[in-house]
Amino acid sequence: MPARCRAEAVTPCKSFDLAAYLEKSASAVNRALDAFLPKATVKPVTIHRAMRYSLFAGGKRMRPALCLAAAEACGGRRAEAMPLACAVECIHTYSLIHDDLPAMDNDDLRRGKPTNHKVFGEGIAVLAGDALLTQAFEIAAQCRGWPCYSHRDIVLELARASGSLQLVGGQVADLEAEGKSISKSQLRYIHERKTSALLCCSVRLGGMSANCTPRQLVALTDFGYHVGLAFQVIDDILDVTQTSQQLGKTAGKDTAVQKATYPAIVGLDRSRRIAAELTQLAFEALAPFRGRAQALEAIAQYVLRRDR
Ligand code: GRG
Repeated sequence: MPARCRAEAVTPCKSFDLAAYLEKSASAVNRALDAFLPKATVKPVTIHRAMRYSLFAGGKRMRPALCLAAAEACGGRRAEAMPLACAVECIHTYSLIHDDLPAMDNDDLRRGKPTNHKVFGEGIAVLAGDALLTQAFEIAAQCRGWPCYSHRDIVLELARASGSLQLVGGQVADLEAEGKSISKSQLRYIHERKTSALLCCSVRLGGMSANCTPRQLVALTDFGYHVGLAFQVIDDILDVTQTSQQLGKTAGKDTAVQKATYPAIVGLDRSRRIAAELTQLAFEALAPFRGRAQALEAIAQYVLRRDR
């Protein structure tokens, strides 16, 4: 199918109110995170304040929303998926805190606020990231466990997505590619790891919390992989088309540090077509759900059309 038709084929159920869905899911996730994390008054207060500062700074909560939506698509209950949704958000926030450090991207702005190390200093920011990563596993361990998916499966899933073969590995490849000219397949390698792995893990964990069938897990993996790649292509596009105020983080940073991105390698128009094609593949992956994955469809469309 030509790229244009593929883009037009992205038409999920129009009656689904995604804004209301995302708001409800973000509120529920925020309440759960607040309950899971040590209060800001617990000693040593600096670390708990620093963890909470970045966690509640106003992220879009896309990974938890994907986790909860995947659980629902498989007939599961939101409450059972919640510890896993919170765990992925803790890992995501840790990665952002560390990514912003002077030793990495050296950024001043994140989620519309000064970055963690700007407020608390570098040492505390490193520790806040470390503590959030550890907190993720503490929270995930509090899930119920399911007949087909034990606590061991859940821990393995989270550890593999965030370790040196995926999230951390992607960040290493990204750092090493700065200032170099790389191929599209090398860029895909980076995106699969630094972005798609955790998004895919979020979707898979949602399915696992609903004790999903092996066929459903394969479909969710396919969906999460493609949505994750589309998410990063759009992120690259937004970096050159939006302002820092719109993004809540420094815009134009990729160009400034000569980061390899889709717009830099194939241009903006081709990047938009690639994102639409990836979203279409994500949609197609949901076929086995026969219309019962409306929230996942709507989130995929939002990922493609988002402006921040
Ligand atoms: C330091 C181990 C380590 C890893 C860092 C996540 C990451 C790897 C780096 C952040 C830079 C970046 C652009 C990563 C790709 C993932 C991504 C697009 C993050 C931003 O996610 P959003 O837009 O952020 O969901 P919010 O703030 O809305 O949660």
